Amino acid sequence: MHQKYFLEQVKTKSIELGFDELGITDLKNFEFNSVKIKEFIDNNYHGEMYWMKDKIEIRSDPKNIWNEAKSAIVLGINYGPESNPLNDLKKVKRGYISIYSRRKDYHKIIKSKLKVLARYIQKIEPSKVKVFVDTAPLMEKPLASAAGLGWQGKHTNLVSRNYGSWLFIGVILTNIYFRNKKKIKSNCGTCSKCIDVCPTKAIIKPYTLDARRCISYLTIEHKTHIQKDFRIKIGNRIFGCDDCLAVCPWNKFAKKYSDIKLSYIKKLDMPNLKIFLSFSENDFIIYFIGTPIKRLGYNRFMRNVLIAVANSKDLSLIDDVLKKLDSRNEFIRAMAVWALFCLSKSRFLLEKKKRLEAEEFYYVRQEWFNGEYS
Ligand code: B12
Ligand code: SF4
Repeated sequence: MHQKYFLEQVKTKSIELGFDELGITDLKNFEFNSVKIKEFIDNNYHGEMYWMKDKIEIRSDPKNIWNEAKSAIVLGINYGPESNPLNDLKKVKRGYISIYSRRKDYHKIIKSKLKVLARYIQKIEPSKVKVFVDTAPLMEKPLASAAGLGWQGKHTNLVSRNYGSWLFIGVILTNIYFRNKKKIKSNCGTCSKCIDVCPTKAIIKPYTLDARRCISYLTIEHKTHIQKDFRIKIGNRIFGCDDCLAVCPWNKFAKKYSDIKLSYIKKLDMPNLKIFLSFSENDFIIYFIGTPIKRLGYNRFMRNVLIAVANSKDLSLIDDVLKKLDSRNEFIRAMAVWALFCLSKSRFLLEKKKRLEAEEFYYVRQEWFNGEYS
């Protein structure tokens, strides 16, 4: 079938399924990205995301993931928010969950749509296909950029002329060969808003993110202790961060998000920190079932909640924080000590007298013992 006619049909079907953007690319010319992704790993910017390093050879070139693949059909789904999420950062008694995760897990929703589209493609053009969203060792942003969906902005995410920075990416690899569409050049120009706004200065230079400093990484991927400087800058964010996306001037062209199946789960929209502090492990599982937050696990979730509580300066939370000093998990305990310190110095000193000696875990002792606290 002629490429143009084939694509018209696939595009129509993709819109019917709720996709907002579609582009195609061959799998040539990713040498630049291969070099950059290796630099990223060599500099340890991946932090504890060891899965990036382990699969670096496959990840560094889209051809490596499946030897029969010849082209990629790249899809975008808009998830632009109704209002500016930066305003939510002022609501310090509430927990900020990033915009992409205030809804059912996008992986499942997009993957099922991709599978339907892939079957449709096979019906109109006998071929082999494989579908990907996020989790495979495949460079989705460079692919989306090569397919003409937009360009990688200085924050490293894909920016679209139609949807700004708010676009999920899904990929269908196929053994059909498509001629490459012309790649869109970067339209960031002299703008540096995303670099300037980042609270932890994670975008260390244009187009380069040190994930170890990124609040999205710290609250979602980082499994252990979070250092003090970052804790203060994390503010009320308990899962992910949107600052670099939210300031992007290209968002003014973003159309409102439309697909009903990706709609918000209302209870994830700026929930009260007090409710979360009282959560047991079981409450956590029930509350977050079917959302991306569930994969954090209870311990990391509570660690994050306690950091937000520390930043809230809400004294009515002290009693709930005290209960967390008895947690079996050392990272929760450490952040409970920190939260208590931030909320009440006198109560902190009282509890320190009672608890420091019996504490064995290094990071918790540091929180009790840190010279400047005593
Ligand atoms: C690992 C990962 C993360 C890590 C690391 C992020 C990163 N920037 O690498 C962490 C946990 C921090 C993260 C955070 C987020 N993520 Co994430 N993440 C991924 C994942 C799994 C891999 C990304 C990757 O390969 N990184 C390695 C780096 C080296 O690659 P890169 O970012 O493409 O960097 C390239 C550029 O820097 C470029 N480059 C370097 N120098 C120069 C110079 C010039 C001039 C140019 C043009 C390019 C250039 O070369 C590099 C290699 O290609 C992808 C899914 C996937 N399989 O691709 C999702 C993905 C990138 N994440 C996504 C999202 C939504 C987010 C968050 C917005 C979530 C949130 N709200 O908290 C944040 C955004 C933070 C940010 N500014 O990046 C979406 C992005 C959609 C989009 N529109 O781009 C993806 C594509 C998932 C999806 N399927 O939708 N994520
Ligand atoms: S905020 Fe500015 S520099 Fe950053 S991605 Fe958007 S246009 Fe590019």
